[in-house]
Amino acid sequence: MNKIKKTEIMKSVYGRNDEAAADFNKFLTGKKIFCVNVLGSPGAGKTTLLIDLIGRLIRRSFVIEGDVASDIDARRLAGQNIPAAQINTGGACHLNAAAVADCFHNSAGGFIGGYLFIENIGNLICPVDFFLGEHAKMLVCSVTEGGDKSYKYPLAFERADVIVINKSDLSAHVDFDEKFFSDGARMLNQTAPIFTVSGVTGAGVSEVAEWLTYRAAPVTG
Ligand SMILES: Nc1nc2c(ncn2[C@@H]2O[C@H](COP(=O)(O)OP(=O)(O)O)[C@@H](O)[C@H]2O)c(=O)[nH]1
Ligand SMILES: [Mg+2]
Repeated sequence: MNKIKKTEIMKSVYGRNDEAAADFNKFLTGKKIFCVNVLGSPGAGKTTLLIDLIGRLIRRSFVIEGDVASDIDARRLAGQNIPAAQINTGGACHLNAAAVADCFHNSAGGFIGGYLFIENIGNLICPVDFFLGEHAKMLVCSVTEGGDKSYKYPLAFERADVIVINKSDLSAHVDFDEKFFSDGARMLNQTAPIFTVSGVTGAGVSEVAEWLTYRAAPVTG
């Protein structure tokens, strides 16, 4: 396939996704639902953090879990009484807006007012390019991944509305350089708050919940 043809196909893929995402965003806003697209590497602690975070929010939440295969995360959330649905991409490295909107309409009918969290496929590259209709992107990193991720995956940091450094309880055991990490993130993104948390001990998570509540208020009312 020549380069021009490939570029045209990719433009059309992004264009159609952006249209579906804009429609879904409008639908969610109309229902007073604030939507968060949760991005991060596999194992960064996205699901663990969501369980703690959701427990601290006053309004209710629904979670769409994206994984290549398995419904482990959706079952884990259901075990904590958090309503959740699972999308399996069967190989694709990111979720798309049409699949997310279909999943929501099929599994969360009647849900009004609150939060929709979409846990994207664990990956710092592909999911960044696909708008899902979210009001905010939350990037979850962890101290065990090393402090250089902001330098290696700049777009994820550039587009984040909030950056979370998870697994702070393990800081003493790894050589994570928080200043190096934050300097890299700040070069790319001057506005996103950076929170240091532990999804296991709960340290710092209430600050994330406060930020989210404040940020969501214009939508949730
Ligand atoms: N020590 C520690 N372990 C964590 C923390 N958050 C998650 N984990 C562990 O990291 C692993 C991956 O967590 P998970 O939430 O499934 O990550 P996800 O793939 O990003 O959703 C699990 O074994 C969790 O128990 C944390 O804050 N501290
Ligand atoms: Mg997960």
